[in-house]
Amino acid sequence: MSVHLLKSRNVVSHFRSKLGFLAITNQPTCWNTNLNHHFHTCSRSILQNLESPHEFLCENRNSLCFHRWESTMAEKHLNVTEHAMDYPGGKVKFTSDMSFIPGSPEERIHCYRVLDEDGHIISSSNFIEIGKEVAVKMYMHMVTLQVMDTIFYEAQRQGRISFYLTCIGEEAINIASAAALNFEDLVFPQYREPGVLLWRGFTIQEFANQLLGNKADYGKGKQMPIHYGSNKHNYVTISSTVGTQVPQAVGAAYSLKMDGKDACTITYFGDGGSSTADFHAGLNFAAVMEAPVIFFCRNNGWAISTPVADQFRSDGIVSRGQAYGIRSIRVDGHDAVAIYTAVHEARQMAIKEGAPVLIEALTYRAGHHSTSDDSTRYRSAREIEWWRGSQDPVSRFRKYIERKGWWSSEAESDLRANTRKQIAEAVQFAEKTEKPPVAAIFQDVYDVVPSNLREQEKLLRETISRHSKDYPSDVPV
Ligand SMILES: Cc1ncc(C[n+]2csc(CCOP(=O)(O)OP(=O)(O)O)c2C)c(N)n1
Ligand SMILES: [Mg+2]
Repeated sequence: MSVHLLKSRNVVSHFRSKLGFLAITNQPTCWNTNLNHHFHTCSRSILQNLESPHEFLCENRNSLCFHRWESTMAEKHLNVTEHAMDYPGGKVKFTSDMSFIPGSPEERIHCYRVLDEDGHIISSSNFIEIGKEVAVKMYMHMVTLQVMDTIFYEAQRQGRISFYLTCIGEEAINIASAAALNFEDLVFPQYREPGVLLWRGFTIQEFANQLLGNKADYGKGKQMPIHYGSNKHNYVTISSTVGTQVPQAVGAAYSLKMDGKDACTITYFGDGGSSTADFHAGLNFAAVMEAPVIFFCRNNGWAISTPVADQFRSDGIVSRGQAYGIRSIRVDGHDAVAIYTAVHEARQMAIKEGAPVLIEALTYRAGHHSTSDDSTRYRSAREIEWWRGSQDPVSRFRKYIERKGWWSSEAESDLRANTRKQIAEAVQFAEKTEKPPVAAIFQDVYDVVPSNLREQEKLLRETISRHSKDYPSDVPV
């Protein structure tokens, strides 16, 4: 391989001196499809055509993987006009008008919406019809998510769970986006998207086991509550470190594309996630490498107590897509039909065209950041109530399916009562289930436990035996 690369480099530098030919070394598709065959084919035909380079370059754009890069010098020589010139990256027109591009557009980018606040379809909307079965399932999952949030939050307040975080106001984002994906699409979540896992079949008992950190939890209690993950459901385990999932999703998407899979990845993050360096690196990498990834930003106005106005001055997150060369859409995060349609289309584009898509869902974090936060310290209770009331995405979707005759008040009360019972029982069962043994803290990360961890385990065991009365009695030593 290295010999081949060396030879290829020599060929390229030869072309450079002849043609000012810069692009070929930087085209990813040229390298990643079938490097040996493709490059030899390219270089052989170039050699045969050195006599008439311009005709050759024009006729063979695709086989040479030319997308944006063109020969700077050669094109300049042949095409330059008074008003435009080919710079590396493409042709640019000149202007005699000395003006700066404004930092923000005069009008903010519009937000795609299908259902109005009363659940009516806005006339002339362009959307995908959701059939009865899927729509009812979506609604039932949104309600389940709401009830889970109520009961698990209460359980934390009662001291039964150490930490919790709700997704109040973001139920449509969770469920409608999940419904528009395929099961094989790999999910890289932040932490406010448990509904995606719920939609994929993670059971209420599995959620409760993770929250209680018992021995049935797949992480065996190593993670904080709400850091769910499941191989079985193609849902990558949540990391506390905000933003890290973004470049991971890009790398995984690129690998799906290389393997020719009919699948994409989706990564969720908040407005705060978009303020990390990982977000920018991830978007740029995905655009250049043409990775089939959906970037789903939940812009809910807050990163804990930091409002968006203190995070960025751009028109939200959607405006940044174009800067990176990524197709983007802004969508109403409280409208399940609009979210479903946008994600469905984004998935098609990502896979068929092998390219990333950015979705910014506008919403509001209607709960506290987590159980460690009191958001009334930095925003008014009235503001929170307004969002919780008139903008509730669950009741908006309910009105829509009720009007279609697919849902009733009786179905509603049965669902809520059954779900409450099921969740309360799952918490009790998870509480009674034994905790993982102390040894589990040190297992399942490394294939062979390294010496520093063996040393730590020894120290931990010595400490427990010295202070056994202070050590929780329900954790097997
Ligand atoms: C790299 C990093 N910086 C800071 C934190 C602390 N932190 C945890 S959550 C959070 C807010 C993230 O806000 P956002 O992405 O908007 O998500 P939201 O909570 O609003 O859903 C911060 C700053 C962290 N976990 N990781
Ligand atoms: Mg936020």
